[in-house]
Amino acid sequence: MPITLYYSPMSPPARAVILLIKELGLTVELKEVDVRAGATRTEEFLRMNPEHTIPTLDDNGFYLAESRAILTYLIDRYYPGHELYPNIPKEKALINRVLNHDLSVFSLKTLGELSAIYRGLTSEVSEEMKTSVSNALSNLELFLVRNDWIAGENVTVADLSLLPTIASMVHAGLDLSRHPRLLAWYDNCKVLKGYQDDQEIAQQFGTLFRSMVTKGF
Ligand SMILES: N[C@@H](CCC(=O)N[C@@H](CS)C(=O)NCC(=O)O)C(=O)O
Repeated sequence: MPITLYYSPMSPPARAVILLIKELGLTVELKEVDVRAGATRTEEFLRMNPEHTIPTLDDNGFYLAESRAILTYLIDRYYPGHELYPNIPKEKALINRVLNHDLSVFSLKTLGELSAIYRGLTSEVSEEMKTSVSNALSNLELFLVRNDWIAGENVTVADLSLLPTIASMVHAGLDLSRHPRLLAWYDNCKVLKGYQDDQEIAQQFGTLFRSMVTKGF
């Protein structure tokens, strides 16, 4: 039985898992879920993931939600010790640190802050939102002071986790030039196998975002 990933094309956490699938060349069946139409609230979906979020992985009856948990599970289960998530405690710890920062700080201060726009609650990127995003980027940039990749000298799942959020904001009009280390990192991400496909999705996200705002970034 194949592994199945329930996803939605523009969702940044789902795109992070898709970047990994492409990087590893893993065979995974992708099942698109229409979140807006309530497809994550059906009885069948809730049995897999009571938190009704995508991405959700179904590995032959083992159900797993939370993109960062899925990223590390897929490596540990199918490519243990892979350089994207090496089996070296200190390297793993530094990657987990960034994944935790992404979940608990970065994604909240960026897409979380901007969610009022794509939920249709406001049509302006407010000064508060801009400050929140800018602080989040400055904070994240500190991880790049000593190395070119976010958790060390090599690309890891932490970079894959962050890229879709940043690419989406860039295509929505965010100027990364005030964050030169992040700008260089963003450029480095071109080496990823799924980079170009993700850029196309980020562009669609950007077009949609711009159509929803009267005052953008
Ligand atoms: N922390 C979660 C976030 C997942 C999430 O919020 N996904 C959104 C789409 S981007 C979703 O499924 N929303 C539908 C819902 O909550 O019902 C992850 O990284 O997987």
